[in-house]
Amino acid sequence: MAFSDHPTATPETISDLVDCHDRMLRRDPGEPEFHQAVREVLASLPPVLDARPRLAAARLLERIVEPERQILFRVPWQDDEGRVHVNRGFRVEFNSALGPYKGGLRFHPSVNLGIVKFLGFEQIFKNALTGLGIGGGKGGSDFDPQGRSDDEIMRFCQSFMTELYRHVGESTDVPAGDIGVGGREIGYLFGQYRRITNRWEAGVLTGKGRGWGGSACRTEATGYGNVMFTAEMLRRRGEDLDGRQVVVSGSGNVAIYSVEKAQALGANVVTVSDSHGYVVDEKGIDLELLKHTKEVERGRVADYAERRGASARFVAGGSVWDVPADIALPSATQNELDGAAALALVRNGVRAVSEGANMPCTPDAVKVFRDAGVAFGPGKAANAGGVAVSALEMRQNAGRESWTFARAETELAAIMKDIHDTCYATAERYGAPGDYVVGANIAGFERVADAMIAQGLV
Ligand code: NDP
Ligand code: 2IT
Repeated sequence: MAFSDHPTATPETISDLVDCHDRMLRRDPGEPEFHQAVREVLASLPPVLDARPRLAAARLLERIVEPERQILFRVPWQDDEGRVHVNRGFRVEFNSALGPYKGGLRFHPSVNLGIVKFLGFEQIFKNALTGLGIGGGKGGSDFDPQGRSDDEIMRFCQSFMTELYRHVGESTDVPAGDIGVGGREIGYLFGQYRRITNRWEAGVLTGKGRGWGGSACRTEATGYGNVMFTAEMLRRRGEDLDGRQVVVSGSGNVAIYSVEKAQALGANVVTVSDSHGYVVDEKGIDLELLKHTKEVERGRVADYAERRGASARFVAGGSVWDVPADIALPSATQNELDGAAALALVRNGVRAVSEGANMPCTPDAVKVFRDAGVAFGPGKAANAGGVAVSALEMRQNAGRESWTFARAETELAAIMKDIHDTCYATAERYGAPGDYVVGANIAGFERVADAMIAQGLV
């Protein structure tokens, strides 16, 4: 990354950025996703580093890219045939300057330390943007839940928590869900935590069931929040979602509730996808059928297409981004939308792209959108609704309260508007009007940096 490309950066700032970047590459080789996430944040910082020399004096960059603590552990478990499996568990406690470490757990065969570090690093700034008191962390395992029975999932979760319990706590580190971890897994993890510790400590995990400490609207929050963020970006341009054609990737938690909110705002959502391919549904996605197929039957999008009839077709493999759309909401996984896909979207007239997933757009793709003047919502701002309602769940747990759906959704909407406005105003203040990447990175960084400086060299 040529930080020196930045038009205004001083030589001192450029040299600090290059040092930090090169040191990371030397110390943490083989973690390309982590490098990508760090590089993007560093590239946004020259204006704020130039304006605030104290940040350089405090060696803040070096400190912020180094996790406070990284935990790796063995997770042994037995499948239904009695065979023993050994997976690897991770929890990266990245930064607690603003509050207890907070961030999801991902169960997916692609999980490794670099992936968890990229997610944990993003989480620091995302959580800062919510304005709530939460630090950044992430965890998970290379366990593959696909095709596993309910009993196997439970045994795995119990084994995972049998180590994790000693590192978490409502004032220490508060995990939640991510890819492969939803309400069922949070239930098994919570049950094991409660059994081992003999404590009803509701605030140790978020995404719990409504009947036992979960918040209304947490299931919906990430997808709803991303669509709310998109609506705010469009509003700035005098546009809205009504009558717009939307493509969504993924068909999990974030995707499903993005479809639901986009439809509620009058959009026509025509796609969902999974790792096998995508569905185009000319009449618009049938939300009830999608929910039943994914949430009840735990099926594939191909099953949805088969049942839906003539309006829907399943395309094995291929790129969902070839489907023409006004708005694209990538909601599956990192680097799922590359430069070529971005060009296809732009050629087809896309107006806004907002990241429901974490880092779904490659740096090349982001550049294509920037150059084309497409409204682009970066994940750490656009998908912050999930962790924001998680923090509201912690607040309800601490006060032994349970809010209505309407109250939780109203608070979510206010937080998403505030994140949008903060990113917009920050980008403008630092000479990059309309650039939500710069706005999100600087606004998140400043809040964490100020707290770290105030709390001294720890
Ligand atoms: P789910 O497990 O519910 O769904 C994940 C979806 O993405 C599935 O459709 C899955 O397809 C697809 N997917 C996952 N990995 C890949 C891959 N390597 N290639 C192609 N498709 C893939 O996860 P979520 O909906 O919770 O998470 C989706 C994204 O949103 C992630 O990036 C996550 O970090 C991010 N996010 C989630 C939040 C939350 O609250 N849950 C909050 C903020 C961000 P398949 O079933 O075939 O694997
Ligand atoms: O990436 C994310 O923000 C999440 N997976 C949600 C984290 C949380 O603690 O709710």
